[in-house]
Amino acid sequence: MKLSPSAQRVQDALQERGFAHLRVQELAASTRTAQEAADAVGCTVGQIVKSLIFRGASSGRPYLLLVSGAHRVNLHGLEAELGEKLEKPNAEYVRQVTGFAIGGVPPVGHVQPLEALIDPDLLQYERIYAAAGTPFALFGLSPDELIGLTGGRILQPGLAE
Ligand code: 5CA
Repeated sequence: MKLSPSAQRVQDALQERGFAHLRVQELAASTRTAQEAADAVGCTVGQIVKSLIFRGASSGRPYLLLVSGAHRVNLHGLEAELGEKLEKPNAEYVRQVTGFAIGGVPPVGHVQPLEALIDPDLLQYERIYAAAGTPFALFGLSPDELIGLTGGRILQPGLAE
């Protein structure tokens, strides 16, 4: 099946990084929220990788937080870890730095390189699922593949819970 242009961009990014075996799937059901994505693939919400963008208040840098669907970011803890205050950007900023609209932001394939930080809770699962460019697209991968694909740093426990 031919992928939509945004989902195809994610498939191309996977290929460019040597992860062509990971396949983007476009589903009939919505994957816009972590719960919807979990229902669509029949996994637990914890196995869904949320790709969240925060902006460093002093540096102006975007950070990509890859967080289990069952978790929220501990903003104060993360600020202490990163050494700067964080802002929750608006949808337009998210699109500007990732190239994708909220609900489909993937962990790879962004318009600029983003520093990725990974929720350690994701490592417990054999298979996890991340957004793939649209609110109807996902791809399945292992936690090790998420680390390899994004070059992400694993967060200390307690920064997403
Ligand atoms: N496709 C699903 C599962 S992977 C997905 O993308 N989920 S998500 O959690 O990664 O993306 C939704 C997130 O976007 C929300 O958790 C929230 O942090 C953010 N968000 C939602 N609405 C807005 C908004 N109006 N402005 C900025 N951020 C938003």
